[in-house]
Amino acid sequence: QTVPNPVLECKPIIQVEDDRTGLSIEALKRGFLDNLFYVQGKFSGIATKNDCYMALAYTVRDRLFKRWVDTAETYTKNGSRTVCYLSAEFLMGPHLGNNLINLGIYDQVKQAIEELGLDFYELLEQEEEPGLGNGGLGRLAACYLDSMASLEIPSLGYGIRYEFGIFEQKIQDGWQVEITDKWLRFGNPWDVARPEWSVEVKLGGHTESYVDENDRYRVRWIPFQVVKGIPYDTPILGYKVNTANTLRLWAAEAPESFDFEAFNSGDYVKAVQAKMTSENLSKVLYPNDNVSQGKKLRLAQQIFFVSCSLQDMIRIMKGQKIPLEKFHEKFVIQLNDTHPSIAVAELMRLLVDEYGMEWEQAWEITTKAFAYTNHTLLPEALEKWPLGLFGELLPRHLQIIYEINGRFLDDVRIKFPDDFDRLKRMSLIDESGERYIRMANLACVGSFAINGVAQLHTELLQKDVLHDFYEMYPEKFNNKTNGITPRRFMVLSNPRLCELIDSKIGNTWIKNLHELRQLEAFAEDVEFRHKFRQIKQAIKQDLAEYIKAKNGIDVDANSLFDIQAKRFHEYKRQHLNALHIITLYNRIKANPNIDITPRTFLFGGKAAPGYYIAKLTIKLINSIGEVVNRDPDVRGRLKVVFLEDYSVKFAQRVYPAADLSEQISTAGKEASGTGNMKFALNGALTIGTLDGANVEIREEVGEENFFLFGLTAEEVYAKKAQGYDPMYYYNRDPELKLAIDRISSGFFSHGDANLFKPLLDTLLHRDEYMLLADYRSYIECQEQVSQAYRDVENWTRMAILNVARMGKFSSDRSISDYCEDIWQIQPVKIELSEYLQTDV
Ligand code: T68
Repeated sequence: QTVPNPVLECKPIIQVEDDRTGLSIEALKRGFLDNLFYVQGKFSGIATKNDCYMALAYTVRDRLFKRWVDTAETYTKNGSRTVCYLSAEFLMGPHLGNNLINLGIYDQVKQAIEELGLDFYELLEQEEEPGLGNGGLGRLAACYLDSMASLEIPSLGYGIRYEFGIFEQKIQDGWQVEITDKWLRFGNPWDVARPEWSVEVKLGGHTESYVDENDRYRVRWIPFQVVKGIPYDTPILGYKVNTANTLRLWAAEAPESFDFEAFNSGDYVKAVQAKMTSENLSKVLYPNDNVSQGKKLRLAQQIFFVSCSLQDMIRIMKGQKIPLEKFHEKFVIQLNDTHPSIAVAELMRLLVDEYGMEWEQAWEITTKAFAYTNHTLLPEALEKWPLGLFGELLPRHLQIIYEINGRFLDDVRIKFPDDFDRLKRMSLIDESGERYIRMANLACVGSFAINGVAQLHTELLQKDVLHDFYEMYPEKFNNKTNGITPRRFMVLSNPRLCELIDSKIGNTWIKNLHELRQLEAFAEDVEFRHKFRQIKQAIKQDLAEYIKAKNGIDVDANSLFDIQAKRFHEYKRQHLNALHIITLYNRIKANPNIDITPRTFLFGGKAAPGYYIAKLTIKLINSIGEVVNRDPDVRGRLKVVFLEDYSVKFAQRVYPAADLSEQISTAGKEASGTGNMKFALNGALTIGTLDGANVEIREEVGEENFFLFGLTAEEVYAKKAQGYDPMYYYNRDPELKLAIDRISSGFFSHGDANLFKPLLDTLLHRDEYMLLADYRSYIECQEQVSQAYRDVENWTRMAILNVARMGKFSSDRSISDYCEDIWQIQPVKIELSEYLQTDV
């Protein structure tokens, strides 16, 4: 008896074609079925949703590999100058939909999948997103990769392939609970391991000096441990161009020779333990945004991916036969905050110790290769490493930093004679108490360009956090206001609005977002406004259904959708938003027949697991929701919903559904913000402070189309200098007092008057972020919002003008500016070669 052989049985429908990557509906269907069969090894009867997703992903991947290979070949042949974007985080979001858009095959693929009887959106939804970032900083890196590819700029993204990305958030009894993010559980169809390009990274141990054969003094590093980095490459397609750049993420492994001694002495378990220690390096993303934790493992992660990446660049140069002296001509390295700034010392080490270059020449090359982007003014986010910890892990780098510092301080002395305080402030070593290495200072000294991420932020950097460096090197400083990619945050996430826009102005705005200005004229067109409104309404309805299914809460799609979606942090002031909700609720309780504009308050975002006050704020919002949502006096006019597990994938549903975007950080604290841009581009109006990029958004959309409130950054500083007392406001504003008292009495916590005490204590006794000072202005501004929303036509007009005037905030504009002012790099066109014909 013969066993049925599925391969043989199916043979009649599996033929080898010349071209296995056709784009016709038939070719796409065939590709999908082939991949289901050959990659997943399933027949359609037992294929799971995930099998189908994988088959589709591979079908799309097959169709972009040619671009990827041809791009790499072109860059290699031309020895093209290349931007290396070094970032500890890349928050890419799902790849499938984006690749379909950028390849320009979205509609064909959708049709092919539907003809196969499958739900296309369900397959898109199936993708487990790589959550390899915390928030804005990681997402910015992802938008920039998209724009670099779309502008045909040769570039490599370098980072870490964390096995566990940002935790998954569950809400239990109103509290955030963290679940590990096993994103690789079902495999990742988008990256390709390149073990042949593995490199080794040294850690720990000690250094020895020696004299080489040319009588030169040299240093040798004898490490305690060596870790292997394996690169995993993901293609990054440009939008409707042939360019496909690479995101190269490093995974840590033990080298083959790991702990020989232990193995030989028969201590198998100890040897395996060493292997585990190595693999820990790329195990997990640190889940903090805007704070530095100072953990040794984090520093190890940083040197790990930085060293791997620099060694990889040197390998590329060797392959292209470019001499190492031209490193800064071949590469420009952008440091995404200080997380990769150890690269300054590591490149010096590689050039001097490993390649025998003289210090002066190595320093010249290094300081022409690096540029540094700062993303924060918060003191707790500035990275500094205890000197002991640093020296234990990186003994050679410590020596190199001392050498850099000695020479640098000589320069400072010459420019500012006898200014000893300045020397102390600018030193790479903080010696005011326990000694620390200051990474921002290292980044400033080692880079030829330093930029902030919004105009106000850059000004404040120059005035405050990096003032000494600004005085030392004014020519290095420049602003690069952040941007967002319209491909993911409009084309992919808001197809209905795109269709309407395309019908009026065509679709070239996707590549040149300034063209949206042409929509200004349609703000006066009744029919256009009507359609615009219908679309917003339909999207809100979709989100309402999603909320009903997930949270079991009925929300009214006719109410004003008031959304704050971002990481939880005191400076972002989600609790100010909460005070507004309580205020409205209190007004209803005092007068149940009060005429108020119905609102749905939506919150989304994660709190760092160790950030107690942020977690308590999540609990507070959920507690308010519990009371408000069921109080019959409210009659459904207010709803409060916490959207669990906010992610890029989820954000794409949320931005298009917003009427009002909450951008309410204390002025001077949010470096830029990018969610603010995503909301406005999708037709939400902003209520916001003069902080970060809000300032520029307001400038662009017009002050009459923006709800402004609160103290300015200058007023915040002035008030603090005068001795700010939050109790002053508490005692003088009865509505504020009542809102706070309702929380402290236990009204929202089943009578537990202690639950929110830590949160209220910070507000009443310190109020670092000046909620109480801004409360009244915020409430009054929200009243204007409520009034404005009732004038349906005018609200729509304002929303359209917001969309029309967001051109500046395309990440294409940001990247063009980086190219011109910092990187000195031009586009390289990719021509696709003919397919190789293989004889079958
Ligand atoms: C954000 N920073 C800024 N940091 O807060 C935001 N920090 O204003 C800005 O728009 C955005 O960067 C892009 O420029 C962050 O997101 C972090 O996530 C982070 C992560 C680790 C350590 C410190």
